[in-house]
Amino acid sequence: MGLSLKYSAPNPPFLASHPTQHPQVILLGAPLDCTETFRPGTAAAPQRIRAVSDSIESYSHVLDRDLEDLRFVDRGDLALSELDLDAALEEIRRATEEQSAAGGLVVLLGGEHTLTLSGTRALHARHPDLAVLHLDAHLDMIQEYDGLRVAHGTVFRRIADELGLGQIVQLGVRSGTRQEFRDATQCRYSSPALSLPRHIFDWLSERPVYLSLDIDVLDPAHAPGVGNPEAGGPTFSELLSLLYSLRSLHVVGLDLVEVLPNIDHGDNTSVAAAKLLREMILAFAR
Ligand SMILES: [Mn+2]
Repeated sequence: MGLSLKYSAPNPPFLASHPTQHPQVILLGAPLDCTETFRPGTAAAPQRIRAVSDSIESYSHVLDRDLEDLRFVDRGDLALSELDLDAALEEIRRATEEQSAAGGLVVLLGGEHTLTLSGTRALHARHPDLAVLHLDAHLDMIQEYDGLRVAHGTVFRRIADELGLGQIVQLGVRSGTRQEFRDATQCRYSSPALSLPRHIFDWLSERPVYLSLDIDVLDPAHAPGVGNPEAGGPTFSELLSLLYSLRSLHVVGLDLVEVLPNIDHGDNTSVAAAKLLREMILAFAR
């Protein structure tokens, strides 16, 4: 307790964010890049996504809301580069806890998917009935990877250890081991499709939700700049349609992870991420 958080000033900040009292939405960059298995580089994502966010409008025609009308602040990136994985995860958890204290929506911008464990830890402490909606090409539910219990391929197994498999809903998942797919049947719901059955939507409607969006849930044609591309995914428009359909849910925290700028094509993945962030913020800000 009492340790001060270390942020670097965002330069530039995310589109239309601004210093404000009592923010409705708080963006936190979490450039975590410790356990990538195939190719690293996701630590550069928060700054790249901010840099390209200026290329899109702050107004959403579909939602008829504008980021400029929200109390929306970008706190910059957490200083994680000197920390080992455990210390970095604790720093992200503590920052999420601190920033969510006043009730605003905390948006974590990764970074590798492992950071979701920090976001759900912080918000589960505040909301014991927290549900996690996981959008991803990958189940991320192996027990251990190369001897690591905490890594981006095991993160939903660790979240399940803490919240229970019954609190997890997964959509878009189309890649995993046989054991992962067996384990996923114990989740509240798990499907390669990007749609929710009515009873699962109703269940989510009755509790606070943490939304975790791995950009690789998209087909690689729509998001080429990712560490582990998995063909056979949905289009950008299909993902947006799903997100719009979730608008009535009480989302208390969300993250967008796994953008890999150093192998992106023409910044398409970073720009797509910026647009997804805009739409999620406008959809879920209260
Ligand atoms: Mn993934």
